[in-house]
Amino acid sequence: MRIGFVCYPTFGGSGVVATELGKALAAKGHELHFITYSEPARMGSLKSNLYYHEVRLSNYPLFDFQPYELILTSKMVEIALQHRLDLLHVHYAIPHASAAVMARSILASKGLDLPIVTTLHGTDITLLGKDPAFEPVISYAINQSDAVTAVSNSLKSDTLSLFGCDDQTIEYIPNFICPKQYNGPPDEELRKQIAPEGQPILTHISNFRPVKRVDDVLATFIEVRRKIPAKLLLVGDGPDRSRIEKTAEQMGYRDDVICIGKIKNPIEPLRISDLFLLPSETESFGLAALEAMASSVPVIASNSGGLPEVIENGVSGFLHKVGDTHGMAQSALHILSSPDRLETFRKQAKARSETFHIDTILPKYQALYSRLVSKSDETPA
Ligand code: GMT
Repeated sequence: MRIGFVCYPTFGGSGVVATELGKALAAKGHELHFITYSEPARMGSLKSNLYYHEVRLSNYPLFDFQPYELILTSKMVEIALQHRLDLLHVHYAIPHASAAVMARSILASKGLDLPIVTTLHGTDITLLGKDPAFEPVISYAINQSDAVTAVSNSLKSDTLSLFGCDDQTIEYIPNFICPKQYNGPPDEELRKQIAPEGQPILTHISNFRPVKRVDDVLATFIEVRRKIPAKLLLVGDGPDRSRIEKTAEQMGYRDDVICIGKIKNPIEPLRISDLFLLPSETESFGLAALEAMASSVPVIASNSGGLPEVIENGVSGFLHKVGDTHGMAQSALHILSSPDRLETFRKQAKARSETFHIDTILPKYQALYSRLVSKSDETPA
Protein backbone atom coordinates (compact mmCIF):
# COMPACT_ATOMS: atom_id res chain seq x y z
CA MET A 1 0.00 0.00 0.00
CA ARG A 2 1.16 3.59 -0.61
CA ILE A 3 0.34 5.64 2.46
CA GLY A 4 0.69 9.35 3.20
CA PHE A 5 1.39 10.29 6.84
CA VAL A 6 0.86 13.77 8.25
CA CYS A 7 2.01 14.60 11.78
CA TYR A 8 3.82 17.12 13.93
CA PRO A 9 7.47 16.27 13.38
CA THR A 10 8.50 17.47 16.84
CA PHE A 11 9.21 15.61 20.06
CA GLY A 12 5.53 15.37 21.10
CA GLY A 13 3.95 11.96 21.57
CA SER A 14 1.72 12.20 18.49
CA GLY A 15 4.73 12.74 16.22
CA VAL A 16 6.60 9.89 17.88
CA VAL A 17 3.68 7.49 17.47
CA ALA A 18 3.22 8.50 13.81
CA THR A 19 6.92 8.12 13.03
CA GLU A 20 7.29 4.75 14.73
CA LEU A 21 4.10 3.49 13.07
CA GLY A 22 5.31 4.71 9.67
CA LYS A 23 8.68 3.04 10.13
CA ALA A 24 7.06 -0.24 11.17
CA LEU A 25 4.71 -0.17 8.15
CA ALA A 26 7.65 0.56 5.85
CA ALA A 27 9.47 -2.43 7.34
CA LYS A 28 6.44 -4.55 6.38
CA GLY A 29 6.86 -3.46 2.76
CA HIS A 30 4.40 -0.55 2.55
CA GLU A 31 5.50 2.68 0.88
CA LEU A 32 5.36 5.51 3.41
CA HIS A 33 5.30 9.21 2.57
CA PHE A 34 5.71 11.63 5.49
CA ILE A 35 4.31 15.07 4.66
CA THR A 36 5.53 17.49 7.35
CA TYR A 37 7.28 20.84 7.79
CA SER A 38 10.52 19.23 8.98
CA GLU A 39 11.92 15.74 9.18
CA PRO A 40 10.20 13.82 12.02
CA ALA A 41 12.45 13.80 15.11
CA ARG A 42 12.48 10.00 15.45
CA MET A 43 12.78 9.25 11.72
CA GLY A 44 16.35 7.88 11.97
CA SER A 45 18.12 6.78 8.82
CA LEU A 46 16.09 6.79 5.64
CA LYS A 47 14.98 3.45 4.23
CA SER A 48 14.19 2.73 0.60
CA ASN A 49 10.38 2.82 1.02
CA LEU A 50 10.27 5.69 3.53
CA TYR A 51 10.00 9.18 2.07
CA TYR A 52 9.88 12.65 3.57
CA HIS A 53 8.21 15.55 1.73
CA GLU A 54 8.75 18.97 3.22
CA VAL A 55 5.85 21.41 3.54
CA ARG A 56 7.63 24.68 2.81
CA LEU A 57 6.03 27.87 4.03
CA SER A 58 5.62 30.82 1.70
CA ASN A 59 7.31 34.15 2.47
CA TYR A 60 4.81 36.27 0.54
CA PRO A 61 5.04 39.72 2.21
CA LEU A 62 1.25 40.20 2.46
CA PHE A 63 0.93 37.40 4.99
CA ASP A 64 1.25 38.37 8.63
CA PHE A 65 0.28 34.77 9.35
CA GLN A 66 1.32 31.93 7.08
CA PRO A 67 -1.68 29.98 5.68
CA TYR A 68 -0.06 26.70 6.79
CA GLU A 69 -3.21 24.62 6.39
CA LEU A 70 -3.56 25.61 2.73
CA ILE A 71 0.08 24.94 1.93
CA LEU A 72 -0.21 21.56 3.66
CA THR A 73 -3.40 20.76 1.72
CA SER A 74 -1.71 21.54 -1.59
CA LYS A 75 1.25 19.38 -0.64
CA MET A 76 -1.05 16.47 0.25
CA VAL A 77 -2.72 16.80 -3.15
CA GLU A 78 0.61 16.98 -4.97
CA ILE A 79 2.07 13.93 -3.19
CA ALA A 80 -1.13 11.89 -3.50
CA LEU A 81 -1.21 12.45 -7.27
CA GLN A 82 2.52 12.07 -7.83
CA HIS A 83 2.80 8.82 -5.86
CA ARG A 84 -0.76 7.51 -6.45
CA LEU A 85 -1.37 7.19 -2.71
CA ASP A 86 -3.95 4.63 -1.56
CA LEU A 87 -4.65 6.28 1.78
CA LEU A 88 -3.83 9.30 3.94
CA HIS A 89 -3.36 8.90 7.70
CA VAL A 90 -3.27 12.15 9.67
CA HIS A 91 -2.17 12.39 13.30
CA TYR A 92 -3.68 15.14 15.47
CA ALA A 93 -6.92 16.77 14.37
CA ILE A 94 -5.73 20.37 14.04
CA PRO A 95 -5.10 21.35 11.30
CA HIS A 96 -4.25 17.98 9.76
CA ALA A 97 -7.72 16.44 9.62
CA SER A 98 -9.42 19.50 8.15
CA ALA A 99 -6.61 19.94 5.62
CA ALA A 100 -6.99 16.26 4.66
CA VAL A 101 -10.74 16.62 4.15
CA MET A 102 -10.13 19.50 1.76
CA ALA A 103 -7.33 17.60 -0.03
CA ARG A 104 -9.68 14.64 -0.48
CA SER A 105 -12.30 16.89 -2.17
CA ILE A 106 -9.69 18.37 -4.52
CA LEU A 107 -8.39 14.89 -5.37
CA ALA A 108 -11.92 13.59 -6.02
CA SER A 109 -12.33 16.35 -8.61
CA LYS A 110 -9.20 14.95 -10.28
CA GLY A 111 -10.46 11.36 -10.21
CA LEU A 112 -8.48 10.06 -7.23
CA ASP A 113 -10.40 8.55 -4.33
CA LEU A 114 -8.27 8.94 -1.19
CA PRO A 115 -9.64 7.61 2.12
CA ILE A 116 -8.58 9.53 5.24
CA VAL A 117 -7.78 8.09 8.66
CA THR A 118 -7.61 10.61 11.51
CA THR A 119 -5.92 9.59 14.75
CA LEU A 120 -6.85 11.71 17.76
CA HIS A 121 -4.03 12.08 20.27
CA GLY A 122 -5.39 14.08 23.17
CA THR A 123 -4.95 17.80 23.45
CA ASP A 124 -6.54 18.18 20.00
CA ILE A 125 -9.75 17.06 21.76
CA THR A 126 -9.35 17.63 25.50
CA LEU A 127 -7.97 21.19 25.27
CA LEU A 128 -8.49 22.59 21.76
CA GLY A 129 -11.67 20.64 21.07
CA LYS A 130 -13.49 22.61 23.75
CA ASP A 131 -12.32 25.94 22.37
CA PRO A 132 -15.03 27.63 20.26
CA ALA A 133 -12.23 28.91 18.00
CA PHE A 134 -11.67 25.34 16.79
CA GLU A 135 -14.73 23.28 17.74
CA PRO A 136 -16.78 23.56 14.50
CA VAL A 137 -13.77 22.70 12.33
CA ILE A 138 -12.64 19.76 14.48
CA SER A 139 -16.18 18.44 14.65
CA TYR A 140 -16.57 18.64 10.87
CA ALA A 141 -13.17 17.08 10.16
CA ILE A 142 -13.82 14.17 12.54
CA ASN A 143 -17.23 13.47 11.06
CA GLN A 144 -15.92 13.72 7.51
CA SER A 145 -12.92 11.40 8.02
CA ASP A 146 -13.36 7.92 6.58
CA ALA A 147 -12.12 6.47 9.86
CA VAL A 148 -11.19 7.95 13.22
CA THR A 149 -9.05 6.28 15.85
CA ALA A 150 -8.40 7.32 19.46
CA VAL A 151 -5.34 6.28 21.46
CA SER A 152 -7.31 5.42 24.61
CA ASN A 153 -10.84 4.58 25.66
CA SER A 154 -10.81 7.71 27.80
CA LEU A 155 -10.06 9.87 24.75
CA LYS A 156 -12.69 8.01 22.75
CA SER A 157 -15.36 8.75 25.35
CA ASP A 158 -14.24 12.41 25.68
CA THR A 159 -14.57 12.74 21.90
CA LEU A 160 -18.00 11.09 21.82
CA SER A 161 -19.31 13.37 24.53
CA LEU A 162 -17.75 16.56 23.16
CA PHE A 163 -18.67 16.05 19.53
CA GLY A 164 -21.74 13.88 19.78
CA CYS A 165 -20.45 11.34 17.24
CA ASP A 166 -21.90 7.85 17.48
CA ASP A 167 -19.94 5.06 19.15
CA GLN A 168 -19.18 3.23 15.88
CA THR A 169 -17.36 6.22 14.39
CA ILE A 170 -14.28 5.99 16.59
CA GLU A 171 -12.03 2.97 16.87
CA TYR A 172 -9.81 2.56 19.92
CA ILE A 173 -6.23 1.70 18.89
CA PRO A 174 -3.77 2.27 21.73
CA ASN A 175 -0.24 3.57 21.40
CA PHE A 176 2.57 1.05 21.33
CA ILE A 177 6.28 0.48 21.86
CA CYS A 178 8.93 -1.50 19.98
CA PRO A 179 10.44 -3.32 23.02
CA LYS A 180 13.80 -4.01 21.45
CA GLN A 181 14.55 -0.28 21.35
CA TYR A 182 14.51 -0.25 25.17
CA ASN A 183 16.59 -3.31 25.93
CA GLY A 184 20.15 -1.90 25.93
CA PRO A 185 22.27 -1.50 29.08
CA PRO A 186 22.16 1.76 31.08
CA ASP A 187 24.94 4.25 30.43
CA GLU A 188 26.79 3.96 33.76
CA GLU A 189 28.92 7.05 33.02
CA LEU A 190 25.78 9.15 32.56
CA ARG A 191 24.27 7.66 35.70
CA LYS A 192 27.38 8.63 37.68
CA GLN A 193 27.29 12.16 36.30
CA ILE A 194 23.69 12.62 37.42
CA ALA A 195 23.90 10.71 40.71
CA PRO A 196 27.57 10.42 41.75
CA GLU A 197 26.76 8.66 45.03
CA GLY A 198 24.31 6.21 43.53
CA GLN A 199 21.27 8.24 44.64
CA PRO A 200 17.94 7.11 43.13
CA ILE A 201 17.00 9.10 40.02
CA LEU A 202 13.42 10.34 39.60
CA THR A 203 12.76 11.46 36.03
CA HIS A 204 10.17 13.58 34.27
CA ILE A 205 10.00 14.07 30.50
CA SER A 206 7.56 16.46 28.87
CA ASN A 207 7.04 19.66 26.92
CA PHE A 208 6.75 21.61 30.22
CA ARG A 209 3.27 22.93 29.44
CA PRO A 210 0.81 23.73 32.27
CA VAL A 211 -1.12 20.50 31.55
CA LYS A 212 1.96 18.53 32.74
CA ARG A 213 1.87 20.15 36.23
CA VAL A 214 5.66 20.27 36.51
CA ASP A 215 5.26 22.12 39.84
CA ASP A 216 3.79 18.87 41.17
CA VAL A 217 6.84 17.00 39.88
CA LEU A 218 9.05 19.34 41.90
CA ALA A 219 6.83 19.24 45.02
CA THR A 220 6.79 15.43 44.94
CA PHE A 221 10.55 15.32 44.52
CA ILE A 222 11.20 17.76 47.35
CA GLU A 223 9.09 15.68 49.74
CA VAL A 224 11.06 12.57 48.74
CA ARG A 225 14.39 14.43 48.99
CA ARG A 226 13.58 15.56 52.53
CA LYS A 227 13.50 11.88 53.53
CA ILE A 228 16.23 10.29 51.34
CA PRO A 229 19.08 11.38 49.06
CA ALA A 230 17.75 11.53 45.48
CA LYS A 231 18.12 13.37 42.19
CA LEU A 232 15.45 14.79 39.89
CA LEU A 233 16.20 14.57 36.17
CA LEU A 234 14.07 16.88 34.02
CA VAL A 235 14.09 16.23 30.27
CA GLY A 236 12.43 18.47 27.68
CA ASP A 237 11.64 22.14 27.35
CA GLY A 238 8.64 24.43 27.30
CA PRO A 239 6.95 27.43 28.91
CA ASP A 240 7.25 26.24 32.54
CA ARG A 241 10.85 25.07 32.46
CA SER A 242 12.72 28.18 33.61
CA ARG A 243 10.21 28.88 36.39
CA ILE A 244 10.67 25.36 37.75
CA GLU A 245 14.45 25.67 37.56
CA LYS A 246 14.29 28.97 39.48
CA THR A 247 11.94 27.52 42.11
CA ALA A 248 14.22 24.52 42.62
CA GLU A 249 17.15 26.87 43.12
CA GLN A 250 15.26 29.18 45.50
CA MET A 251 14.20 26.20 47.59
CA GLY A 252 17.80 25.04 47.92
CA TYR A 253 17.69 22.08 45.52
CA ARG A 254 19.86 23.47 42.74
CA ASP A 255 22.33 20.56 42.90
CA ASP A 256 19.64 17.90 43.09
CA VAL A 257 17.54 19.02 40.12
CA ILE A 258 19.20 18.48 36.75
CA CYS A 259 17.50 19.90 33.64
CA ILE A 260 18.97 18.56 30.43
CA GLY A 261 16.53 20.17 28.00
CA LYS A 262 15.26 18.68 24.75
CA ILE A 263 16.94 15.56 23.46
CA LYS A 264 16.13 13.43 20.42
CA ASN A 265 15.99 10.11 22.18
CA PRO A 266 14.58 9.87 25.72
CA ILE A 267 15.61 6.24 26.12
CA GLU A 268 19.09 7.04 27.50
CA PRO A 269 17.82 9.05 30.49
CA LEU A 270 15.06 6.50 31.06
CA ARG A 271 17.56 3.63 31.23
CA ILE A 272 19.37 5.28 34.16
CA SER A 273 16.13 6.19 36.00
CA ASP A 274 14.55 4.53 39.03
CA LEU A 275 11.13 6.19 38.94
CA PHE A 276 9.19 8.24 36.40
CA LEU A 277 6.85 11.06 37.50
CA LEU A 278 3.86 12.12 35.38
CA PRO A 279 1.37 14.08 37.52
CA SER A 280 -0.47 15.64 34.53
CA GLU A 281 -3.80 17.44 34.76
CA THR A 282 -4.91 15.16 31.95
CA GLU A 283 -3.16 12.76 29.62
CA SER A 284 -5.01 10.97 26.85
CA PHE A 285 -2.56 8.07 27.02
CA GLY A 286 0.85 9.03 28.44
CA LEU A 287 3.31 7.67 25.89
CA ALA A 288 6.19 8.96 28.05
CA ALA A 289 4.95 6.72 30.89
CA LEU A 290 4.78 3.71 28.57
CA GLU A 291 8.32 4.43 27.35
CA ALA A 292 9.48 4.59 30.97
CA MET A 293 7.82 1.25 31.72
CA ALA A 294 9.41 -0.28 28.62
CA SER A 295 12.74 0.85 30.12
CA SER A 296 11.80 -1.03 33.34
CA VAL A 297 11.02 2.19 35.22
CA PRO A 298 7.88 2.23 37.41
CA VAL A 299 5.65 5.30 37.11
CA ILE A 300 4.02 7.55 39.70
CA ALA A 301 1.25 9.43 37.90
CA SER A 302 -2.11 11.11 38.26
CA ASN A 303 -5.16 8.92 37.72
CA SER A 304 -6.58 11.16 35.01
CA GLY A 305 -7.53 10.57 31.37
CA GLY A 306 -6.04 7.43 29.83
CA LEU A 307 -3.24 6.95 32.39
CA PRO A 308 -5.11 4.21 34.32
CA GLU A 309 -5.37 2.30 31.01
CA VAL A 310 -1.56 2.23 30.83
CA ILE A 311 -0.34 2.05 34.45
CA GLU A 312 -1.83 -0.53 36.83
CA ASN A 313 -2.07 1.05 40.27
CA GLY A 314 0.13 -0.83 42.76
CA VAL A 315 1.69 -3.02 40.06
CA SER A 316 3.57 -1.04 37.42
CA GLY A 317 3.58 2.09 39.58
CA PHE A 318 1.04 4.14 41.53
CA LEU A 319 -1.80 6.47 40.57
CA HIS A 320 -3.04 9.40 42.65
CA LYS A 321 -5.58 12.17 42.34
CA VAL A 322 -4.41 15.19 40.34
CA GLY A 323 -2.46 17.47 42.70
CA ASP A 324 -1.94 14.87 45.45
CA THR A 325 1.82 15.38 45.63
CA HIS A 326 1.95 14.03 49.19
CA GLY A 327 0.44 10.71 48.02
CA MET A 328 2.83 10.63 45.07
CA ALA A 329 5.84 11.24 47.34
CA GLN A 330 4.66 8.49 49.75
CA SER A 331 4.36 6.04 46.84
CA ALA A 332 7.80 7.00 45.57
CA LEU A 333 9.30 6.45 49.03
CA HIS A 334 7.45 3.13 49.35
CA ILE A 335 9.03 1.83 46.14
CA LEU A 336 12.49 3.30 46.72
CA SER A 337 12.79 2.21 50.36
CA SER A 338 13.33 -1.44 49.43
CA PRO A 339 15.67 -2.57 46.63
CA ASP A 340 13.67 -5.81 46.29
CA ARG A 341 10.42 -3.90 45.96
CA LEU A 342 11.96 -1.57 43.38
CA GLU A 343 13.15 -4.61 41.41
CA THR A 344 9.66 -6.17 41.54
CA PHE A 345 8.06 -2.93 40.33
CA ARG A 346 10.66 -2.64 37.57
CA LYS A 347 9.82 -6.14 36.30
CA GLN A 348 6.09 -5.52 36.53
CA ALA A 349 6.39 -2.21 34.68
CA LYS A 350 8.37 -3.90 31.89
CA ALA A 351 5.84 -6.76 31.68
CA ARG A 352 2.93 -4.31 31.47
CA SER A 353 4.64 -2.33 28.69
CA GLU A 354 4.89 -5.50 26.62
CA THR A 355 1.10 -5.69 26.39
CA PHE A 356 1.47 -2.61 24.13
CA HIS A 357 3.92 -4.40 21.81
CA ILE A 358 3.92 -3.01 18.28
CA ASP A 359 3.32 -6.54 16.94
CA THR A 360 -0.08 -6.50 18.66
CA ILE A 361 -1.06 -2.98 17.62
CA LEU A 362 0.26 -2.77 14.05
CA PRO A 363 -2.21 -5.38 12.68
CA LYS A 364 -5.08 -3.23 13.96
CA TYR A 365 -3.96 -0.33 11.77
CA GLN A 366 -3.28 -2.65 8.83
CA ALA A 367 -6.77 -4.16 9.12
CA LEU A 368 -8.31 -0.69 9.21
CA TYR A 369 -6.35 0.43 6.13
CA SER A 370 -7.31 -2.73 4.19
CA ARG A 371 -10.99 -2.22 4.99
CA LEU A 372 -10.91 1.38 3.78
CA VAL A 373 -8.90 0.71 0.64
CA SER A 374 -11.02 -2.24 -0.44
CA LYS A 375 -14.16 -0.16 0.22
CA SER A 376 -12.82 2.66 -1.95
CA ASP A 377 -11.94 0.14 -4.71
CA GLU A 378 -15.60 -0.93 -4.73
CA THR A 379 -16.91 2.65 -4.94
CA PRO A 380 -17.44 3.80 -8.55
CA ALA A 381 -15.33 6.91 -9.25
O1 GMT B 1 1.46 15.76 25.75
C1 GMT B 1 1.51 16.62 24.89
O2 GMT B 1 1.24 17.79 25.13
C2 GMT B 1 1.91 16.24 23.49
C3 GMT B 1 0.78 15.52 22.82
C4 GMT B 1 1.06 15.34 21.35
O3 GMT B 1 0.11 15.51 20.62
O4 GMT B 1 2.13 15.01 20.92
O5 GMT B 1 0.63 14.26 23.46
C5 GMT B 1 -0.64 13.63 23.32
O6 GMT B 1 -0.47 12.51 22.44
C6 GMT B 1 0.35 11.47 22.94
C7 GMT B 1 0.48 10.38 21.88
O7 GMT B 1 -0.75 9.80 21.57
C8 GMT B 1 -0.24 10.93 24.25
O8 GMT B 1 0.58 9.89 24.76
C9 GMT B 1 -0.30 12.07 25.28
O9 GMT B 1 -0.93 11.57 26.45
C10 GMT B 1 -1.13 13.22 24.70
N1 GMT B 1 -1.06 14.36 25.63
C11 GMT B 1 -2.11 14.77 26.34
O10 GMT B 1 -3.20 14.25 26.30
C12 GMT B 1 -1.85 15.92 27.26
